[in-house]
This record gives sequence, structure tokens and C-alpha cells, in this order.
Amino acid sequence: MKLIGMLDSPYVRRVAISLQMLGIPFEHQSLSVFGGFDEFQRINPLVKAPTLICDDGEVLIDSTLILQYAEAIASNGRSLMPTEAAALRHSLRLIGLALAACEKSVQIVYERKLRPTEKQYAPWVERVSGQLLAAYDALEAASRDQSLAVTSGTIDQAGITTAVAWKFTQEMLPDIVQAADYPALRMFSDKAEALAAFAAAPCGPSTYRAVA
Ligand SMILES: N[C@@H](CCC(=O)N[C@@H](CS)C(=O)NCC(=O)O)C(=O)O
Repeated sequence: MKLIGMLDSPYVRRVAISLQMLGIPFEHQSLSVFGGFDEFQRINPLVKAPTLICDDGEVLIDSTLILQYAEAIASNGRSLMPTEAAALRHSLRLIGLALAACEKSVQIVYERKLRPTEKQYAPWVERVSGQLLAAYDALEAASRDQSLAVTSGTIDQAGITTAVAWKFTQEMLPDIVQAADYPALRMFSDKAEALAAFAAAPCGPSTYRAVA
């Protein structure tokens, strides 16, 4: 299977890291939805990252749906999601918060980068920034109350998505989400980024290569 999209996208990155942790081999093509629009459109007319091309050619979009499929094909019963109801509910809550943080970050990045300065709408940016900070406040509180597991053997989807969201926001919007206000998330992110699967798919323009 082939994963299309740049690792500067938190959605592409959570898939790249999760596939490794689930033991699913994949190729990666680092293609921009902006600079590589025409080529992307030939692969997937929707031009959405991540795009996953399965071995029989079927194309999936949306990181959460791709990960649902990945969980179904992972061998040896590997999973990044808890099965017990209370633990699952807790994980889903954290994943929801982290995905909201990704979404709000992307909205601000697009507002800043895609709109001419005179067309940027300050009340919208203010609203979305408040939502973004609310997501990180909740994730920080959750990380403080119950530290997220952070070894290769124990990190789960909630941990992966939280760490990926944090790194993305810190790369793109450090002026809005001030790292000093989130010590638990900072510490968690440092440990997660040191894991082999994170290091093999760093946030940015590089291409994931499977370690032989
Ligand atoms: N909910 C989607 C969000 C994916 C998404 O918005 N990706 C961005 C890149 S970070 C994208 O494809 N942007 C191009 C566009 O929406 O036109 C997911 O989880 O995969």
C-alpha cells in the first residue's frame, strides 16, 4: 500500500506512525496538496492528504478511516486502541481533542497562508484560536492527571495523535499556543518524538523509508 501526502500534515503523520506501530509495511510519497496539486489530483481527484492507495488500487481518505482499516489488517492482534469500554471511551475523548487541535491549527494556518493579509478576518482567527487553546488546555489537564503511555510498546492512538498534533501546532503556531503554558504536553512530546516510529516519519518535507 502507498501513503500519499506530506509529513508536515498531522493527519498524514499519524497514519505513517501508526502503520509502523501496527507492523504494516507501506510506501510513502511526500506530495503536497498545494505545490503538487496536479499530480495529487491524478492520484485522487479530491486532493486530500492523507490518501491511502491499497494494494488492489482502492483509494481511502481520512486518517481516522484509514486507521480503522489498518487496525483490521494488523497481524498478530496488534492494536493501538483499547478494547475495554471505559479505556476506549477515554482514548476516544483524547483523540477527539487532539483531532480538534489539528483542525483548528490547520484553519488558522490556511487563513494566514492562503488569504491575502487584507482579507484575513480577525474575529474568525480569534474564535478558532480560542477553540484551539481549549483543546490543548483539556489535553494538558488529561496529561497531568493520567500520564499518557509513551514507549514503543505502550503508546496508543490517543498518545500518537496527541503528540503529532502538538508537534504540528508548535511548528506552525508557537505564537498562539505558547509551549511554556503546557509543561506536561511538552514533556510527553519530547519522549514521543524520540521513539523510532516518530523519528522515521518526522514532521516536515521528508519521505518515510522503511528501516531494512
Ligand atoms: N479529517 C481529515 C482531514 C485531512 C485534511 O484536511 N488534510 C489536509 C492537509 S493537512 C488537506 O488535505 N488539505 C487540502 C484540502 O483540504 O483541500 C483526516 O483526518 O484525514
